[in-house]
Amino acid sequence: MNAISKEIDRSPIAPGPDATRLKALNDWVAEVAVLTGPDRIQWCDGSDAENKSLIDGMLADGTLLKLNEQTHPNSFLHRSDPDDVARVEHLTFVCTAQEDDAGPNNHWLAPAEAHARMDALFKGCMAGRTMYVIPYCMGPIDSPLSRCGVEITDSPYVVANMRLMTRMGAPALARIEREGTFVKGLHSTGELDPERRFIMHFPEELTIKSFGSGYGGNALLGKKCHALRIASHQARGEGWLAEHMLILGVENPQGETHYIAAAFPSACGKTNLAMLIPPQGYRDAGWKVWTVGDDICWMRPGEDGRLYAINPEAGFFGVAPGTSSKSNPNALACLQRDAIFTNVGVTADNQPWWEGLDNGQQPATDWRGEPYDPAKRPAAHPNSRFTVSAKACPSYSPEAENPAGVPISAIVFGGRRASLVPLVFEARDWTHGVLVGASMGSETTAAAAGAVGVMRRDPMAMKPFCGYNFADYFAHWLSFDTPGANLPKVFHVNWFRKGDDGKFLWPGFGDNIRVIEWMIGRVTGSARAVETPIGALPGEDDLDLDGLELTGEARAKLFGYERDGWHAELQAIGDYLRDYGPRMPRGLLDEQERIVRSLG
Ligand code: OXD
Ligand code: MN
Repeated sequence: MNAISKEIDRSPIAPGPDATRLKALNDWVAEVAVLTGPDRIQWCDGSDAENKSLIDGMLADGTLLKLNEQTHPNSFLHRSDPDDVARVEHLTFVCTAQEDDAGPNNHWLAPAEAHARMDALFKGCMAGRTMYVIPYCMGPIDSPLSRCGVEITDSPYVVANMRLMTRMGAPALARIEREGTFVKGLHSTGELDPERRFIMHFPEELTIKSFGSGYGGNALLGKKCHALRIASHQARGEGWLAEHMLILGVENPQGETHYIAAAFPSACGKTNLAMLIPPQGYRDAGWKVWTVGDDICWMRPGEDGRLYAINPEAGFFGVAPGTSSKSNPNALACLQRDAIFTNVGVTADNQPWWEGLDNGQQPATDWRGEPYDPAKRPAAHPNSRFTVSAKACPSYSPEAENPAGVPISAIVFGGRRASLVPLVFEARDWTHGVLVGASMGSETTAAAAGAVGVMRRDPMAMKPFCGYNFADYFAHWLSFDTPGANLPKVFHVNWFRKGDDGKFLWPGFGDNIRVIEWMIGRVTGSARAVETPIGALPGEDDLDLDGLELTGEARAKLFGYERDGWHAELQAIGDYLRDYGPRMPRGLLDEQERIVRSLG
C-alpha cells in the first residue's frame, strides 16, 4: 500500500512502490491528488487481500452490513443515501467542443466550462479520505476488442463493485502500461448532495468526471460512462459499435450455437433474457441458453464480414425486484454467495429480500433500514441492485472469455409497449433494421430518476448512453452495410403487450425461447413468415406455442398488425427523426417514407 502524507499535496507525488512506470498515469494521479487533497493514495491491485481489507473497513464504518453467513456466505448489504438510488439523466452531460456533436439527445456544456465547474467541486473533496486508483480492463484482458481505463475514486464501495464488474488491478495495469492509453475517470461521492451532483463526459479527451453520487450507473465509471458513452464515441471513429445490449448464445438440439445481441431499455428484462432457462419440453429436446453478457456489447466486423461481439463487463449489476425462481433461477443461483446487494430489504435473520422473491421468507427491515411497513414503502427500492461476478452464473458461456468475441447471428430491439407493437417482427434488411432500432419506444422505468411508465423514444435503448449526436450514430450504424458484409438479421420484440384488462398477453421469461427459436429459423432459412409493411411477422402456426394457453385476443394482438395504428406510429417516427435536422441520414428518412407509402 502506498500511504502518502498531506505534504504531498503541495509537491508532485513521487511514484510509490506500487505506482506505475507509465508517466502519463503517474502525472494524472499526482494532478488529481493535488486537486482533491486525499489523506492517502491506494493503488488497487485487485487482490483478495486488498478486497478483504476494504470490506473489513466498510463493515467497521457501516458502509456495508454483513448478511447471513450461513445462507449467503461473503455477501453484503449497502444502503445508499435515499436521494441517490438511480442514474440522473438530467445531470449527465456530454461535453464536446461543438454542441452539435453531442446532439439534441444529450445535455451539453463547453468542455472548458464543464472542467471548471467540476474542478471546483473536486477541490479538496478527498480531505480525510483515501483516494483509490483502479486500473481496469473492459473486456477479456487479452482481447484486441477490449479497452482500458483508470478510475480514481474516494469510495471503497466503488472499488469493491468495480472488482466484480471489470477485470481490475494488476493485469489491467500491465496492459495499460503496454498500450500507453487509457480512459481517465475521476469520481468522488462528495457530500451526496443532489444539488452538487454532475456526471460529465469529455469523449474527445477520453475523460469522465463524476461528482456527488455513489450509485452504480453514476459511479462505477467503467460501466455506462466508459463502456457506453465514451466507447460509443470512440467506436464511431474506429469502425465498431458500443451498445446497450445483452449477448446470449442459443444452442439448438443439433448442437449449433447462435449468438444474439439484444437491446432493451434499463430494467426491461435484459438480465432475465440473458440467463433464460427454456421450458421443460425445450430442455428435453436439447435446447440450452448460454449467457455472454447482460447489459453491454461491443461489436466489430471480423474478416468474414460477420459482427463479432464481446461483453466488456465481468459481472452483473442487476435489478433485484422481480428476480425469482420463475423469472430468473440462474440469477438466484449467482446470488447465493460473494454478492453485494444495494438497497434491498432484509429478513429477521439477515437474508436479502425483495418484492417478487418467492422463497417463502418475509422482510423485517426495508431498504432504508426501518421496520418493514408495506403501507409506507416497499421492502426493496424498485431500482435496488445486486452485484456479482459473471463467473458465478450457471449459464455463463465459456465463449464469454474468448478474445475473438462471438459471431452475432441476430440483433434484437425491444421496449415496453402496452399497445400496437406485436410480439415479434423481422426487419426487411439492414437499413430497415436500423430504422427499427432508431424508432424504438419504451415506457420509462425506475432505473433513472423521474416519472415511471411514460412512453418515450429510446433509440437502440441508447437514449441515456449515446456519447454523440444520434443522427451521426444512425449514420454510423448504416455504414456497416458494405459489400462483403455478412450482417446479422434484425428483429423487434415486445414482451410487454397488454390486453384490454391491462394484463400482459405473453407469458415471457423462459417462454421467450419460442420467439428465439423462430428468429434462429429465420436466420437459417427454415422458418416461415408473413410479409407486412412493418416487416415479416410469424403466423400463429409458425411459432411453437405448445402448452401455452393464449386467448383469441392474445393471439390477435401478439401476431397481428394494425394498419391505422402503424400509420400514425410511422408518422410520429418521421417527426422524431426530422427533429434532428439536416444531420439525419437521408437513407433513414427514405426508409421511413418507403414504409409510410407501403402502408397506403
Ligand atoms: C443499468 C441501467 O444499470 O441501464 O444497466 O441503468
Ligand atoms: Mn443497462
